[in-house]
Amino acid sequence: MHLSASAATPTHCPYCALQCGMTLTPDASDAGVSVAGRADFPVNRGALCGKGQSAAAVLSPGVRLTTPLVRSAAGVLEPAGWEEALDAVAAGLSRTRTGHGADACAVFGGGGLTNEKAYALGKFARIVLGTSQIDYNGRFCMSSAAAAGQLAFGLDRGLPFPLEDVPRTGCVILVGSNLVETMPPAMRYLTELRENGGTLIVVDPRRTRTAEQADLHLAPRPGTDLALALGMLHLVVAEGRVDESYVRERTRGWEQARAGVMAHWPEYVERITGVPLPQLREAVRLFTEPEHAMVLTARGPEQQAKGTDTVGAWINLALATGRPGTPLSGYGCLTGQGNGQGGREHGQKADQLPGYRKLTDPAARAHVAEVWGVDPNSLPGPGRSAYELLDALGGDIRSLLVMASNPVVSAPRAAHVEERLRSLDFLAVADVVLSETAELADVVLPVTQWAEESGTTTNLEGRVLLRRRALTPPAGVRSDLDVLHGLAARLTPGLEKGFPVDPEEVFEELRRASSGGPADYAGISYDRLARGDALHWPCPDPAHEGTPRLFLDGFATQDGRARFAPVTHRPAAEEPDAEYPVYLTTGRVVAQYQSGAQTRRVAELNKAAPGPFVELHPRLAARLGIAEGDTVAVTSRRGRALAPARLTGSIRADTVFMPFHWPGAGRANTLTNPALDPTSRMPEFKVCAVRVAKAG
Ligand SMILES: Nc1nc2c(c(=O)[nH]1)N[C@H]1C(S)=C(S)[C@@H](COP(=O)(O)OP(=O)(O)OC[C@H]3O[C@@H](n4cnc5c(=O)[nH]c(N)nc54)[C@H](O)[C@@H]3O)O[C@H]1N2
Ligand SMILES: Nc1nc2c(c(=O)[nH]1)N[C@H]1C(S)=C(S)[C@@H](COP(=O)(O)OP(=O)(O)OC[C@H]3O[C@@H](n4cnc5c(=O)[nH]c(N)nc54)[C@H](O)[C@@H]3O)O[C@H]1N2
Ligand code: SF4
Ligand SMILES: [Mo]
Repeated sequence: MHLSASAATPTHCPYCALQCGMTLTPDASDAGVSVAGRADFPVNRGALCGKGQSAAAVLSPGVRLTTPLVRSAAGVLEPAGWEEALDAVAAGLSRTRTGHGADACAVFGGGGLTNEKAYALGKFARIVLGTSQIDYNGRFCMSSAAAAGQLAFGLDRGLPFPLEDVPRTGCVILVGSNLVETMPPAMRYLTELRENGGTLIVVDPRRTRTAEQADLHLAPRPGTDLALALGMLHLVVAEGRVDESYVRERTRGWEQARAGVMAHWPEYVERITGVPLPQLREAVRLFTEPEHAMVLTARGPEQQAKGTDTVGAWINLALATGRPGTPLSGYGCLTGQGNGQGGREHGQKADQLPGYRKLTDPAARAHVAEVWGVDPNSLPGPGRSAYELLDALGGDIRSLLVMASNPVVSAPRAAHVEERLRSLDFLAVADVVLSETAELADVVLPVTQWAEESGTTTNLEGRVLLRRRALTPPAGVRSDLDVLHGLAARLTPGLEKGFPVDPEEVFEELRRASSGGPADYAGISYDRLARGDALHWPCPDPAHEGTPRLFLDGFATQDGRARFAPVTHRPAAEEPDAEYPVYLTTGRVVAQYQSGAQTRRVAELNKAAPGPFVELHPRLAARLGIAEGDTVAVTSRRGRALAPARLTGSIRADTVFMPFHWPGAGRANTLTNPALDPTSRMPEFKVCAVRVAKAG
């Protein structure tokens, strides 16, 4: 049991991007606190999902790491002291740097890190290691939507409006999001929308519990959203539903986009997507008739090798009908991880500096270098994207520091990634538990958790939030900030002064580094957040109220106009054929989070979702002689996975679905295709070709 710092502490959930408000109250449990939803926080108004409700369980000493581990001469991870462990990490990184150059050291971060940690990690890579090789798991998450948003609007903030606007719009098209399982408290906004007379359209190859609540469910083949959006836009044009004055005054590029659209005849689109033409027409009617309407995307359309173009096509539909930058309307992406938004703004991305600045922009380099007290010319250039970085391990990258990700389970073509990790000269992992990736490490650094440290996160609405320390961490763990401080001191004595261990001190520097950038946090402070101010970035000065709604006065492009994307349909990187005749798509279940490193350690969540499975339609199952519960072998060009069959009429008969939360034989990512989107470098998690058979 830990000592509590204060009585009841208001804070936020450690898991997803909704960042539900919760209160932690000290108690006599192993975890040391109990969790309750906070009714005063507007996003969740007291509601929590099962993961949030049980989040304290991972604080228990029984399931977490409480001492550093160092691999012995005999090859086993053994308990060690912090000095020994940090010395070993510094020695491993130094050896690589001396022998192979700075770029042979790499860093892999995570969207679960607070803003302060993400900022410090990017700074550590660039000025302590001097490496360009840093990227993070957010590349696997919403990077296609981020890229499309940048291209269309000149700025990427997941939702450009608060969730409270959703119930007041007229129609929502929810593309490839299963909110009932992935952000349960957010479903309330869609329920209220329907109670107010608005309509919900869900686009998903599966009739999910979210799709069941829709007025209209479109079930396209995986990987065909681009054609679907173009087909809808074709009908918008054909039926004279384009908002001509909006297109004229607020956009550019319509003529070229329109030309692409005209080639996508509804009958052709029906053939590609499998969505019947009457449903396509109905969707267009529901979306265009109300005064206000929104398109929201999540991982379904984004995690494709053409994710950027696909999101661009959905944005085109919104633009042609005059939605973005008008009240109660527009396009938004439902960002996923706890700090998925802030984690992509402050410099752990391969091409980026804090404040959502570009690493290639000389003015941005000069500004940030000044804050860091270094020569701008000493800052490395952009590095590789996440999968490309993992693929290069053991080649020209010899050492890796992982902070807050578990790629052995979550990366595409995971068996290959695992083999690459094993081929490194040196691997260090900072984590709260012994994840499957940590199991491969030479040194494991056990770090403090959300309830034991302060820090800020930025939720899916761009709302910056303060997580507060509620517990004293167990002896034997240190914070990620402390880790970076200790490593800086060892690698370049003196530089550790630039890596304070107090999160508020880091935030004060982040404010200055972000000042003047697209994601401007200069006006945000711990004091303002503690007072409960709702501060959405940009917030450029302490008197500024924040910006809950973007683009109402113009887009963030140079001329203030949005850009249509000139896109046409193309097939998935791998389509079914005679050898691999079935589509595989992947995703989530409500009771497990991501690689499962945390939630697989919580008894009640494991009871609800004990292991992997393969969801398939009874018709496909009958054809293959598979019965409910049979072990099935799913084989792709990357490998083979085994899991029990779950028969359901809710999935297309040409598609199987696997959740990706488990390691071992049932690991979905053994199968997935690392084909990358040319712009966002997002892998194609949502579609590949497989063979399915009853396991012998
Ligand atoms: N319980 C739980 N909640 C989570 C997480 C978790 O791991 N577990 N993770 C968090 C994170 S980081 C994220 S990114 C979000 C993700 O949240 P979501 O995007 O809602 O999650 P997914 O289940 O990956 O994908 C959503 C849906 O896309 C559908 N889909 C598959 N292929 C296609 C396609 O080609 N087109 C379309 N339109 N749809 C397709 C799937 O059937 C699935 O129902 O959830 C967050 N919340
Ligand atoms: N097939 C398939 N694969 C997918 C996806 C999919 O839909 N299908 N979705 C992708 C998406 S959207 C995402 S976001 C990724 C996520 O995949 P991962 O990056 O593997 O995500 P997590 O499982 O959340 O891993 C986070 C790790 O960091 C640890 N951790 C948590 N908080 C902290 C902290 O503050 N500090 C440190 N040092 N460690 C911490 C956790 O214990 C855990 O081990 O998976 C991707 N992979
Ligand atoms: S919906 Fe997300 S933020 Fe809310 S309790 Fe569940 S995991 Fe936590
Ligand atoms: Mo994600």
